[in-house]
Amino acid sequence: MQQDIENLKNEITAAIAASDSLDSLEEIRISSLGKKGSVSGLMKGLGGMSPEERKEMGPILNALKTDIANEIGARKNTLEAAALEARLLEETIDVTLPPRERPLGSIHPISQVMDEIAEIFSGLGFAVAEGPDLETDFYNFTALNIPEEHPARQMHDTFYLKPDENGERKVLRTHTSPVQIRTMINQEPPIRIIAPGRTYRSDSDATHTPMFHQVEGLVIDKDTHLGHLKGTLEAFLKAFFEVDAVTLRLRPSYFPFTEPSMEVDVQCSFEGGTVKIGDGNDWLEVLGSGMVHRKVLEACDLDPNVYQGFAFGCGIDRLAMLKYGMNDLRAFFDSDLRWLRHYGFSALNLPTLAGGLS
Ligand code: 2U9
Repeated sequence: MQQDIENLKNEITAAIAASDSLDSLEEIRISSLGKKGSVSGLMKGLGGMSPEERKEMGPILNALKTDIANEIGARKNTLEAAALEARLLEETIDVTLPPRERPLGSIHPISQVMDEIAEIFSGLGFAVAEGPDLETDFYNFTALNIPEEHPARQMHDTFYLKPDENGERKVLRTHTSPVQIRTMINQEPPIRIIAPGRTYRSDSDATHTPMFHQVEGLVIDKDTHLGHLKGTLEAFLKAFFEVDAVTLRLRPSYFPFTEPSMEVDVQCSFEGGTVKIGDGNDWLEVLGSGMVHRKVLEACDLDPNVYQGFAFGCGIDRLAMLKYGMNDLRAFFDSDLRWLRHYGFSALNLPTLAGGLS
């Protein structure tokens, strides 16, 4: 009997040592210590023994049961530690890997172009000025030498709000020029600002949207002249279109707020359906500009015999289309994510003069 027990113990111990998984170990536990297991079967036999036999065999069988249980426990610890080790190895994190790209969204081409313009002009010593979208008649028209009944008011296709309790009718600004008027009234010259922002006109077709974006610039100082205007615009257009040189053509024009007034064309070529800015046989109108009208200076309490200045304005949406080759203005405002993914810019790449604009 004792030999049988010894053999059984050796057999079970060998099986425990050979088991290579928690599942096979559990099978050994069930087949030995489980209800119908071999060790449990022997324990049950104690009931049919004489008191003397039971006295002798009881401790032996109890010791067998305890030893087997301990061995299974020890083996279980070993297998669990090995499983953990294997899992840790498998899940090792390589901290030198680049971060996973997160879907940050993208920068709309209009925002990109606004950032590029701000970057270029800040390099030329200009500050960015802002003002309200809802304006009074004075800031949007009168101070800009556009009195009531002036035909330019009709040309602007203005959105008017209902008159307030004082009878004042606010307008959605038709250009960003009121920002410059506010600056001239509130700030002593010298002034060097650009005013980018939203503007509104009741106009909607393939090339016009009721809300569009403009950037205007203003310089006021003593002895400011047309040469400064041309040099500034040349520097701006060269940097914006990222070319080594641009040739400008200034054509006489008319704006109520500037005298003289000029439209600015840049030399370009149209080849293979794309426009190349810089040289070529064609001209492309990109800006309007002029010397600030003395009546505008007077409306802001500046003496035109002491101060002069130049101003310019252009449509940002059109500049974006020209630079990035988009041909439908309406797509700018469709909120189509596929379009934005294609034409949008990385939020992590801010335009800088040193690092490249686009
Ligand atoms: C002040 C004085 C003068 C701003 C100017 C233009 C010429 C101009 C248009 C270009 C395309 C608007 O988006 S567009 O339709 N603008 O041609 N803007 S001079 O002149 C000012 C502004 C403010 C106090």
